[in-house]
Amino acid sequence: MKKTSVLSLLIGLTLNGVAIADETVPVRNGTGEEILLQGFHWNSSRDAAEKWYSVLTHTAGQIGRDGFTAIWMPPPWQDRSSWVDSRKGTSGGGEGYFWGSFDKNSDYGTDKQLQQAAGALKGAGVKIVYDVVPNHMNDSNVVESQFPRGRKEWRHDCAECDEGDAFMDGAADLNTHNPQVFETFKKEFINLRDQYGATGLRFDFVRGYAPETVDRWMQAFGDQQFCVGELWKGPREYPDNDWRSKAGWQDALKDWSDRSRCTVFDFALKERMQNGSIAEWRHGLNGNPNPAWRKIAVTFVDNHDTGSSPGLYRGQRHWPLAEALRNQAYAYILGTPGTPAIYWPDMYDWQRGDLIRQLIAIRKEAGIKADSPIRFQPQYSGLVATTTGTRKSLVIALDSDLTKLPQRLTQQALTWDGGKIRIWTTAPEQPPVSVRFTCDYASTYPGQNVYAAGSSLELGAWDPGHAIALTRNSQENRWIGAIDLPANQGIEWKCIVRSNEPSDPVRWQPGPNVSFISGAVSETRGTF
Ligand code: 7SA
Ligand code: CA
Repeated sequence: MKKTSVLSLLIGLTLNGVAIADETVPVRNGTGEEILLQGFHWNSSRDAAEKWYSVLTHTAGQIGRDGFTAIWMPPPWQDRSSWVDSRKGTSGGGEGYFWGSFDKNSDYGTDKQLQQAAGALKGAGVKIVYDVVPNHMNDSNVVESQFPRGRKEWRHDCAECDEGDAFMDGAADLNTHNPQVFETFKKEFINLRDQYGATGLRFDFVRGYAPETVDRWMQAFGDQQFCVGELWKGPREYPDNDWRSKAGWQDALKDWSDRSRCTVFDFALKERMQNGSIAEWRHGLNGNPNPAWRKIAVTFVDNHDTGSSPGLYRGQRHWPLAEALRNQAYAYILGTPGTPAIYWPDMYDWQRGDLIRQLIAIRKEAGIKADSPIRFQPQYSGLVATTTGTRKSLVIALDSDLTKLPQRLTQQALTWDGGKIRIWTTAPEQPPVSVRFTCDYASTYPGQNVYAAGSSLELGAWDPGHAIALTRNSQENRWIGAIDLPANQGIEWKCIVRSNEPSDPVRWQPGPNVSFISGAVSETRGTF
């Protein structure tokens, strides 16, 4: 039996409906160091001044120089729809998501202009990732030869044949599991690869069909090519009897990625950016302690659905991030693991380009990858984290009270918005080791606690206010705690006693600092 068929057998295996992740087949995240530009916004197909594809042709060089390695193109299929959404008071059509045929002459430009744009972008070293919409199509003027009626190729011919959710009332859904439907899209994806320069695909509305179907399409399109799925579905949208209704945003995303072997837009991070404090941005998929979870994340601040767009109605604005957080959000996604995706208007319409350009350069110089390690310092306010690339470590501080710096943080790479955004670069850290800290014979009054204060960032850089609290061990007045430190670093530290009262004097362990090399020892002890 061929190796791959054994693999596909393995991948097909599931345990009580949850796929057994087969880590041997890598997730399709390109080189693992991609920087994606969303190459359109909601009104790009309506730009009367100049056709969008020709805008892309003459911006291609700039896009390459700005450091983007890939561009997410709008759906290339002809969309002649026109609709009014009276409930939301908006209207539209032509954006490609209600397409009628694979004809490339669309509101974004002609077939020829698309070829020119694809050529210019490839020439600028930018990979082309087309947005594709296999879940549904405009059912009013369907070309009979494409998806004939009455052969269970449409959801309403056979509702139980649909492998996922319906788009709206399901009148326009196709049954992607149907062999003819599967083949039709497979041929078109290969056509996009061979005639229109596609080296990757963005799968729209993946809640509407099976991830395994996406994996089969990718095996035909190019098993190592980049793919990303748009799974925008919160836990509350799953039926009560579906395990995902009781899991987190990250869990459903990881399950979909395991079954499709594609990356996913990090809606777990988006949800935290929308509803959590900056400190809670660490709970995105890209901040997960497990690199297998970080590497599947395509992080973003906003896209053509969630954000504003220049022009008609200012776009859709389903879930826009507040203006005051946008710069910090771009610093976060470009300074942390995952594959960052930058929204076109933030780069080229709304004068955020200078910041983003610098952030991309810092990321690339450090060699940050999708699965790079990241460690957070929750003892500071805002968000402080260290991401380690192949060439450098980046320390980022967003809206943080980090002021006393450890000696090694001398290279400040960026400060922005009056210090709300600060980034330092240092030599790449070794993977962290856990060291057990013990403080003995500390006497404390009610309200006081014992802390480890020391030279490195993890120990508060000698700032008592950001030292690490230890836990009282019931017997013989001992305080202990395990702290992760980068290996092979010379560390100096002391036990301190303090309360949270600023007026209350800090009591320091007497005598010389305790010093050790992290990793050479796995425990260290101070005494009063
Ligand atoms: O509300 C935002 C969030 O708030 C948070 O607090 C919540 C979140 O859960 C919550 O925690 O997010 C919710 O809302 C999102 C936005 O609706 C949902 C998300 O699941 C939900 O959790 O996201 C869904 O909608 C997005 C727009 C989709 C997501 O995949 C999907 O999950 N994005 C992609 C999909 C499409 C469709 O291909 C595109 O939609 C997006 O650009 C793309 O990125 O005969 C057919 C027919 C009939 O069936 C209809 O009854 C009839 O009305 C036609 C007519 N439908 C028209 C629609 O009414 C009209 O709105 C259709 C032809 O055109 C329009 O549809 C547009 C759509 O509005 C637009 O966003 C579509 C097609 O042109 O193109 C775009
Ligand atoms: Ca469907």
